[in-house]
Amino acid sequence: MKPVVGALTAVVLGGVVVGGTVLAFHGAAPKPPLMVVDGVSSTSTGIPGVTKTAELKLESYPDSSPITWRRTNGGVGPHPGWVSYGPTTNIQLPANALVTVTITNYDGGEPIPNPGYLASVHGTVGGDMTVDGQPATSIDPSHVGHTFTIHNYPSDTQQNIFVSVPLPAVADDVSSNPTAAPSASNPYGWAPHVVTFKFVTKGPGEYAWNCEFPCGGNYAGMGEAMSSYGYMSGVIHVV
Ligand SMILES: [Cu+2]
Repeated sequence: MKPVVGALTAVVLGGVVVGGTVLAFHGAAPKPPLMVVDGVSSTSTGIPGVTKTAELKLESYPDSSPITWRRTNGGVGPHPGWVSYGPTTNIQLPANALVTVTITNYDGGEPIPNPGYLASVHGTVGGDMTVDGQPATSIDPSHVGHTFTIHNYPSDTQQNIFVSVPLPAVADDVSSNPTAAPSASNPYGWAPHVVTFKFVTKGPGEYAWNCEFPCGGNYAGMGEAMSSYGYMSGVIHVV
């Protein structure tokens, strides 16, 4: 199956122009299954107008082998070597909700372009995150695995959400010395980094999200996994 390569463009993140991807919804690529995250009514979010909470759990991988939906006929999908977010990148969240996000990153990394911006946290509640349980507002820009970045182009029909959080890279000496057999709860057997943060959804809309680290192949790292729906990019449907 041919990869779907989206047109490259640029998005402006807080005044910094970085590479971004335009999602391509070509028929050739299987659409990632929708993960519906239900909201729970809450009277104690402490944020005016925010009456629900929700929990979103994602993982990021150095390859696509843990992504079960992409497997057909016992195989591992068309691009098993491509970096990927899982379990899917097609996500539904409730509107006006305080969302707690947990991202477990198993992948290594390198220095990130635009380190002053993309190695820092933007748009979360409190402006921070936790990394392996410790509060943080940024990470070492020389060891970034991926970013989780939600953005949408300015629109008259939906409110703006912008969130960008860096994920620390797993060190090479950790990933080259797995301490456990791969399992469903840890597909690689080495210790990941776990990032948590909260953000608020607003009204209904469709929000593109992706990794802003050029971690794909071709086009200076912006092709292949970076520009293919379901690997390093996706959609958040706020309903
Ligand atoms: Cu990435």
